[in-house]
Amino acid sequence: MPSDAPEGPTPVVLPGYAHVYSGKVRDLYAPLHPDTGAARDDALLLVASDRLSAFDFILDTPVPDKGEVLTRLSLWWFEQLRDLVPNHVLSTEVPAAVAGRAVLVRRLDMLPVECVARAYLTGGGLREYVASGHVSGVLLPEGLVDGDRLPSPVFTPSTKAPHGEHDEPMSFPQVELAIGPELADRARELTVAILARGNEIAAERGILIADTKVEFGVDCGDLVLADEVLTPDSSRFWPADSWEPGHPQRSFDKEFVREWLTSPSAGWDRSSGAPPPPLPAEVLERTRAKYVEAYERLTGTAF
Ligand code: Q0Z
Repeated sequence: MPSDAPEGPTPVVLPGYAHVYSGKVRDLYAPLHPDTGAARDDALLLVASDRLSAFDFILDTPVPDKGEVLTRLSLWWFEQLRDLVPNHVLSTEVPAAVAGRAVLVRRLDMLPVECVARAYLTGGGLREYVASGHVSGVLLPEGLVDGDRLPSPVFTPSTKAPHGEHDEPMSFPQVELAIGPELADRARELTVAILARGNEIAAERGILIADTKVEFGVDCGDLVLADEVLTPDSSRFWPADSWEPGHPQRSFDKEFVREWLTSPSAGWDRSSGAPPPPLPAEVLERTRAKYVEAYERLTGTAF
């Protein structure tokens, strides 16, 4: 784990915690031992920010409440998945400065594999299928198109790419070599079961989960679900009522952001390398509303 972020906004200073790492939209801290002031090695504070990424850029304008919506959604999913897999949550008692958007978790030895499962065909899975007829070693029926539902969810693991690079697909034998055949089998079984359970629940609430990325830690030889789970940041959510295979689906959460950024009003050329302009208040508010809508539809409770 790199010791610090190479760029981006300075994360909040939290007395009693040492900042250890910042990803695109989240920050990790180590709680300090109250007596010695040394960093604890058994726990981490995982803080979700309101930052939003689009087209591989972190946008300048935060989306109010996004960090809290996603944190509470992950916590809710951990409960829905409790009978399938143990999770890393220790406590939701966190400093007031990050209340609602941080979780104290068990520090685990993380698998060096991004565990991805796909229930619908799109993105990198679609490109591999078009080129080969397979996805991650699994032969698929002929004639599938962008957005089609797969006969059953497929495990499509990838490497954990260094900061700023894209994850590369890993074959199942590569995963077996990296973590051993038993953990590889278990990671595949759990990743697919998590997406299947997620879709059982989400389908009743008008949301399709096209694919998802989960992270596991190892504890006494068994896998523990870590990080975030089944959020719009780790998964592709599609509105079920407009699902129509044959073309790219609208994103549940980023539809308005992408639409505006690629419209003439933004005055932005995606391929120029220039950072995207700040989002107008209306686009921000509509995007916030989509995150809240996903939370409320899935959990059946008001945010
Ligand atoms: C998660 C990440 C970031 C948030 C490391 N329970 C755990 N034990 C050990 N390591 C992790 C976890 Cl969740 C861990 N990440 C990804 C990066 C903010 C999450 F900056 N990295």
